[in-house]
Amino acid sequence: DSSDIVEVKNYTQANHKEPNPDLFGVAEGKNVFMISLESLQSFVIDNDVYGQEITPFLNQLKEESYYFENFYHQTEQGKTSDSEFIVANSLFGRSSGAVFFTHAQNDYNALPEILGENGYYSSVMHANNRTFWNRDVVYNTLGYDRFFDVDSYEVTEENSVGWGLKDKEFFEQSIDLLKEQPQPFYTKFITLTNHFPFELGEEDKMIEEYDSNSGTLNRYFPTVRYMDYAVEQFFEDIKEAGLYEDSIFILYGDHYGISDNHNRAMAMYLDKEEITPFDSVQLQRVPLIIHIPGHEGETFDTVGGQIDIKPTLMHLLGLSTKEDIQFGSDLFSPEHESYAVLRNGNFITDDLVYASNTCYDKHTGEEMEDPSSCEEFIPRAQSDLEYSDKIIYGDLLRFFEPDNDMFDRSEE
Ligand code: GP9
Ligand code: MN
Repeated sequence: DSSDIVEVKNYTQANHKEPNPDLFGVAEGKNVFMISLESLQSFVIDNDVYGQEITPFLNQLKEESYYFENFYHQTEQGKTSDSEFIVANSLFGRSSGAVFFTHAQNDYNALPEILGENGYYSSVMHANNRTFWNRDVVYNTLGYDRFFDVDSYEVTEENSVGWGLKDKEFFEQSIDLLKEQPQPFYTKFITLTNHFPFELGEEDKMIEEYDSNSGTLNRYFPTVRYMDYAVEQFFEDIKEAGLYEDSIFILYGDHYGISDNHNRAMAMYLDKEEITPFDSVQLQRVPLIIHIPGHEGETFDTVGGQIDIKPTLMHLLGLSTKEDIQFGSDLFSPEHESYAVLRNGNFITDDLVYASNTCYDKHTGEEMEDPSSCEEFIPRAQSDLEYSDKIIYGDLLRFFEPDNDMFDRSEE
């Protein structure tokens, strides 16, 4: 009932982190490009296959951006849709199934809605059918003004591969749609080409495949390279359209692309004897790049997860998060704690990785001799997940009346 929401609010607010005064509001009123990079994992960043760079553009972009190298996806079976849910709400998805299907019509206090109340036009661009992942229903719930789905794009056999429209064409056509939008806008772009089973035409292969017993891992590298190229072209086009200077760009990997089924090939690629549960958790890192034109690059080693994107972005836009119910916190906050919980209860701190009920020393990858180091975090990780579940299963945010107009300058 409604008393539960008070309990959850007390729980999350005890964890509220004050914004970084140097960055609070720096992107106020700017357009927001939220770019969801399909299946992009961090292990390809600054890495190569037989001497061929896999993500040359992202490698360079991150040098001119705030880059988080210990950032984890927190998705489960809901894959892309889970990442969308987590980013929009700073709530966890479900431990199984997809919250986009099971709780599509709950009350939420999602980013698109909050930004809408603060003068933004919000949209999603994604060249797939609007009903996929129940997006048409959920986007409405989350407060998006518009969903440019496959019907907004010209899709032919020539410009498609695998799941549909190729990323390069997708971004090219998105520019025209973007120009029609009122500003400031908050627009999410969901790429598609780097999706399992990682199909790509010969003409789009810019680097060679890897050679291992996993065709999946082998093909992954050229499709990642292609996606990197598509994003590079997109940045060029954004500049040409005059939309670069007054915008902020958030790019993140939505979830893993290479599952544990390919551990043997992965071990070979990473030059390891085997992939341990510790390595598996570390492989759940996905890139997070926050690019603000005019800001110098800086790499952060603080541990965080997708759940932290909402508070981080809100503070950059000058919006207070004090009154919201969020399970993440601002990654730039001087008080930010290095900590990420994965949906299965595994967690990561600066020094520890908890995986398969085992406490690992993060610096060596070895089991801790004294496993009690993990003990203080185990119940906390569980509570984070349980309180978030409580909100979703009980639709508790219907009892929550945030005044998003007050979100303005209270923390400046
Ligand atoms: C489909 C795309 C991929 O629209 O978002 O979905 P995924 O399988 O990665 O969840
Ligand atoms: Mn995906």
